[in-house]
Amino acid sequence: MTRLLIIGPPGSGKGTQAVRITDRLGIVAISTGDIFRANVKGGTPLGLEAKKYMDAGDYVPDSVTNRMVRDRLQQDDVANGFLLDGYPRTSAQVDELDDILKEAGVELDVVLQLTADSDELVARLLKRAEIEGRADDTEDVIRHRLDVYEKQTQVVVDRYLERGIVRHVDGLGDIDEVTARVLTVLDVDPA
Ligand code: B4P
Repeated sequence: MTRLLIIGPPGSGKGTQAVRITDRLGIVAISTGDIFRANVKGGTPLGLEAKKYMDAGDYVPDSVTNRMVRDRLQQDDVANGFLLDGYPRTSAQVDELDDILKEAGVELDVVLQLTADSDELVARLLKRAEIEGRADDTEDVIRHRLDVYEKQTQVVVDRYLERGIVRHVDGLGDIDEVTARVLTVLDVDPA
């Protein structure tokens, strides 16, 4: 089990679980959100481009995101496997990832789908806002991000469901509990 995706609405625990899963499996976690935020912080041209979309809770254009992921997946550290967190988020990104993997002669093993209800998602992100102060964690922007997810990313889940590689995990409950569920669906010994 070395090539995975984790998909879920904002606040479902993708980033949180990605770190735990990749530590356990010895593969790299690649979070498009983290890469964008690092670029925003560093004031790079990519960061300046991404910031206006991120602050509004919109997706960064596919052309920009796809190029970034293509570059990242060509680095040496992905040879042992990877978990993509927050990518693909649109149908065009699914097409791009299919092309990248086909060119590399590899396939995805599993798509983890994390779910939680919207009230819980909003509550978690408002709590994160108090701690981290992210520009896209205000209540209006959070609701907009949830809406964008429904409209653009549900189709991504549907496309992988057709391929029979989706494993669903309930993201409600405490963080350790969710990790245990994830490891169970991946058939990985939690010890
Ligand atoms: P992301 O960084 O992916 O942000 P996110 O959807 O909020 O998820 P994140 O991983 O950070 O949060 P998590 O659910 O783990 O994207 C941010 C923005 O970047 C997007 O809006 C978009 O603009 C841009 N972007 C990224 N990828 C893109 C792409 N492919 N295409 C276009 N644009 C893209 O956790 C949330 C909070 O919940 C945390 O505070 C955590 O501590 C807490 N939490 C987690 N699990 C919990 C649990 N079980 N119980 C209680 N709290 C929990």
